[in-house]
Amino acid sequence: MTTTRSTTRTAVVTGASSGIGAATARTLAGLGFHVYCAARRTDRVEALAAEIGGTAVTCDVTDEGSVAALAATVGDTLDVLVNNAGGAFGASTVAQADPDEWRRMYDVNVVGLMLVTRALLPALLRADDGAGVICNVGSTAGRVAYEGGAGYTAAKHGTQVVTETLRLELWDQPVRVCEVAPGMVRTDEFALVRFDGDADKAASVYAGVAEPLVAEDVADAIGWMVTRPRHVNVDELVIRPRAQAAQHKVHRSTP
Ligand code: 8X3
Repeated sequence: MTTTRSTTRTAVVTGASSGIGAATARTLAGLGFHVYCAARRTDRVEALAAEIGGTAVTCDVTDEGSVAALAATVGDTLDVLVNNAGGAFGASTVAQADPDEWRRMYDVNVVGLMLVTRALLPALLRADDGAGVICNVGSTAGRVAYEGGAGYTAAKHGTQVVTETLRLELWDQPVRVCEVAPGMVRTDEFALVRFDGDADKAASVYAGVAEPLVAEDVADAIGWMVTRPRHVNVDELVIRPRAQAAQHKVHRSTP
């Protein structure tokens, strides 16, 4: 574990081992934050923390003990929490759904977000100048329905509703609550995990799309959201590639 602690503002990014999480950790480090890079894969978060001068924390957001250890590592104060850990498992229709996949999706996208938020909220409320920010990484899948997506869209609607609820519940507290909702983002792992390692199916998601978003695009948005003046709450920010006018309306150069 890299243990150097700076006096600068601090941020926790969950799911920091790859994709949007790793990119966000790099972006926040570039903005001057000391970043706690949290994820299950120790080797990855250690490499990332060493690269950006942050702190690696091995953490499974669905495990209360693991989350308590994260909170203990962070200590008394925290400026930014990016609840990024999440994911899609499977793309079955409702008629053929695997209940274990659905439970895992609810667990990581909703319950995990709650556990981390609950554990770190006291530290966020002690942020300097009442400037603490929670940024939850939702999805456009949390805004619509699509065939074969119900387990994931239900979970991401959960992410969105928990975010709204939290903002209402904390309305008189010195902390902000935001959500970024990305559409099509090409990362190394999202589609591959969804299709259980089937590279052809994963690639087909982006087939013919000239420029899907990349993780750095979302990280850039998060970096902006969490560095607004402390009276500014960016409730939600939907971000898609130009080629995706709506969930089903994607411009592809090949059929
Ligand atoms: C990922 C967006 O379109 O695959 O959160 O559901 S989508």
